[in-house]
Amino acid sequence: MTLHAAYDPDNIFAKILRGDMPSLKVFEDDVALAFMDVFPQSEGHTLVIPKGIQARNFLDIPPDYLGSYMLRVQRIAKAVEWGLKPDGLRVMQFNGASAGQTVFHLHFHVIPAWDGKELGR
Ligand code: DGP
Repeated sequence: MTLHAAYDPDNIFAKILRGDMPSLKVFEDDVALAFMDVFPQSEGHTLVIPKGIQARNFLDIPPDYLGSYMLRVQRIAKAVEWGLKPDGLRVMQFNGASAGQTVFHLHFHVIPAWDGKELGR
């Protein structure tokens, strides 16, 4: 499957954005929505998705949107760090099924890590 396939407006995260599927939201503004991952790799595993653009992956982000979206990703990472005081933090995302992507609406994972605790994935 090519990285440049068409965006499917019925993917799970699009449904969450439309309010057609429930989610545990922790942040929302006009640029991004952050919510808890339903299969958390650790306590506090949060997903940050863009609003208002149809992006399957990182390559699809319009340059003029990139900065504002990345600011939200960092804001969530800081909030998770402040709230949960982890020893480490993974901020990551996957592009394409071959790279491990399973939901094809762009998202960043923010995954806290603690010394001596294994991550789930
Ligand atoms: P990725 O492999 O990067 O595409 O990760 C997709 C993540 O989305 C995975 O960690 C599980 C999560 N996920 C899948 N379906 C749902 C859902 O319906 N709700 C929520 N909150 N998370 C979901």
